[in-house]
Formats: sequence, C-alpha cells, structure tokens
Amino acid sequence: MALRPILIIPEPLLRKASEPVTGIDADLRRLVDDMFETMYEAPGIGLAAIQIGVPRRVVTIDVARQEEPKAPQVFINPEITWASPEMSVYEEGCLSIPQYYEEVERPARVRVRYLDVDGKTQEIEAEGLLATCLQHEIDHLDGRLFIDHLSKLKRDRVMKKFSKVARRDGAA
Ligand code: GNR
Ligand code: NI
Repeated sequence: MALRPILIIPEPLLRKASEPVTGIDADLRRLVDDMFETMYEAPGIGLAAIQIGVPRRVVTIDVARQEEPKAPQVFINPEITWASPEMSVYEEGCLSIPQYYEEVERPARVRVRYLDVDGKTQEIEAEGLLATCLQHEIDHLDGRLFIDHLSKLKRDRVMKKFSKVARRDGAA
C-alpha cells in the first residue's frame, strides 16, 4: 500500500472526465488499496481516483462514524440510475479544496449502479450522508467539484484564493 498525494485546486486534472474501468486486475486492486490508505489518512469519507491523479472511474467511501468499525466501500464505474425529487442540504467539504465548507443541495436519495471489486454489477439505494457522498464522488469522475453547485461569486472567490496560494507555493 502507498499513500498518494491528493491534488488540490486549481490542478487542471481535477477538471478532466475519468475513463471507465475495463478490467479488474492487480493494478486496479493496488489503486483501490492506495485510495483507502490515502482517504483514511487524510482523513476523508470518500475519494475519487482522479484526486490522486488517476483518471479512472473508481470511488472509495467509508461513511462510518469514528466510534464505529470501518466500513470500506468501493464503487467502480458508478452511475446514478435514479434520483429522488426530494432534495437535502449537507455541509460539504473536499480534500481537493482543503478547509473550505459550504452547504450544497442535492437529491436526498439516489440509486447507483456500479461494479464491485469482483467485477460484479451491483445496485444500491442510498440516503443521507452516503447519498451525498456518492453524488460528490461521481461529480469528481465527470470533472465537477462541489463548488460548481454554489453561486458563481462564491466559486470565483474560492478559485481565486487557491490560485493565489498555488502561486505563492510555486505549485502552479
Ligand atoms: O471527506 C469528505 N467529506 C465530505 C463531507 C460532505 C460531503 C462530501 C464529502 S467527500 C469529502 C472527501 C472528498 O473530497 N471526496 O471527494
Ligand atoms: Ni471531493
């Protein structure tokens, strides 16, 4: 297993759409292991492969509370097949936009079809934090970030702040 650096905005890769996984092999299993290690260390409740620079449609999630046993979940090529008309609001954050939190409104429940690590098609219906997290991660696979759901004013403010930090730190 290996910890991998998490990409931070305005890194252009975060705006790239990820490609579907076509086969589950040793490389993919290693990627999933690295994603969990990186996600738990951050710590975060979800991670999309593109956040560590790998443009593949792979998501890891663990929404268990701190006092609960670990509950790692892997979603390969996830697709939303249904979204509830009812919406819900969560305060979201993103490991690629450190220390910025804002409320986002999304469908309260979603059905998601995906492949598990054995390549078997699965479908789940999620609600609450898992529903929010799945939508946040699937957005990443399409090059979208949670700030895209905010007003242009707020988004521009965040992008400007992080561009300034990147320039100062010599990362962009
Ligand atoms: O750790 C994370 N917490 C979180 C909180 C509310 C809604 C979504 C998330 S996902 C985020 C980790 C991350 O950036 N995943 O892409
Ligand atoms: Ni994120």
